[in-house]
Amino acid sequence: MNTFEDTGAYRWAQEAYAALGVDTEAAIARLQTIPISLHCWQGDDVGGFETPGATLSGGGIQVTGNYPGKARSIKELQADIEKVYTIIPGVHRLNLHASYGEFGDTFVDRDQIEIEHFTVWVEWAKRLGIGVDFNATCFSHPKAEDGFTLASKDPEIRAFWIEHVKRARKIAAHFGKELGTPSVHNTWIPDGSKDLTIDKTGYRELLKEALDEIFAVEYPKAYLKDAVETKLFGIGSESFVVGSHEFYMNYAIRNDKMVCLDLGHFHPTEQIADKISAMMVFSDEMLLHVSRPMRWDSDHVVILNDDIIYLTQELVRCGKLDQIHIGLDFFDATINRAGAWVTGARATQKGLLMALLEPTGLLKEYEESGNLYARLGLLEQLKSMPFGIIWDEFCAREGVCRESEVIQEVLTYEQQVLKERT
Ligand code: RNT
Ligand code: ZN
Repeated sequence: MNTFEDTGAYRWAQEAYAALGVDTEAAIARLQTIPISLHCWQGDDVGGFETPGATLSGGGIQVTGNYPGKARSIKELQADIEKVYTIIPGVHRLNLHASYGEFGDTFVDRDQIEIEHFTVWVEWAKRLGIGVDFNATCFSHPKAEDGFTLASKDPEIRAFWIEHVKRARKIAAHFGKELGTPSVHNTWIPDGSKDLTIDKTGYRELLKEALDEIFAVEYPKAYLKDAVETKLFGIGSESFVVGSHEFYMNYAIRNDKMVCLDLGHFHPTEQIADKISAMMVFSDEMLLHVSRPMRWDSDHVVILNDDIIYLTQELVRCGKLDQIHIGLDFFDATINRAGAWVTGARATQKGLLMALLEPTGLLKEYEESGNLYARLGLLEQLKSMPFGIIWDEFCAREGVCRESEVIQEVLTYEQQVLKERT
């Protein structure tokens, strides 16, 4: 593929940034190393492969739409992800849910999952040379129907989910060991209540106990890193969520775990971006679920909006990008699913590149010398810089579509592959 260097456009843009003291080559080189963990569940509407054709909503997770082309098997899902990886530059990872194992014809309940059910994914990831992150699936199950899993007051139900998460961590550690890159295991549970709840303390004590039991099994950090995902509310848990932000933030700090911040899990006007610098003063590592809430935790496809720009600015400015794991978490069944993945992943990377092209040192200098007008003025000036040329140059060097080529590439895949699926 030709690069923009041939036309001179890249060199011109490079000089424009150089005039501000920004090295575009360094920005491109840095972006190339930032892994993005692609969530398997955009490909089949959070269906999983426990029961053919199922859609696993519940626990506040709601998938809407029935656009044709949904992956119906592990094979189809892998094919779609492989295609999508050819349109996303940089370092790829896969984020897998426990419900996506190869379970054969017999039903394997969540407390029975084994490493062998995921061999097909280990082999696939080895072939692609990618790392795999993993998630226990604590929702959309008869034993989650009353809205409680790890914090259930029924000891049998609680034991069932504790066993499931323990097994999920074991499988995650196996991925980490086999693939030579730690697997981030994320625990999200839907536990909560629709209406005013009296014994909040009781539920939270139960959750703490359950987590203690789960994490008592230790794995080398080279294989497994644990995260716990906080949430404010869900559909059916509007009034009370056991695993709130405060709960998990304290749990994580005390037990050396990562907090997972999902962009949709806070008050609609709250910015995740501002939490990064506050939390990373106290935490070594963190997990992100990059999503796009619209009015609620709706998991719309991520686009390059202000939330993503502020988030990626903070990721770069805090200087701890290597310690922050970036995962995607959205699912839209009303549009081409491959296109959804590509759009969300590339938008996240575009944000990162924009942030890497910021003359942060100069902005800081203005700030510290009290020249706050110049700080604001430069931030405005940056908005009309030729960012798109640098992005296209990066994509061309990575051998993936430039921005203007993406739509056709996705539509061709739809014509050739997705359309055949009914
Ligand atoms: C739900 C959480 C959780 C899920 C995935 C499927 O509110 O965001 O991360 O979206 O595990
Ligand atoms: Zn999430």
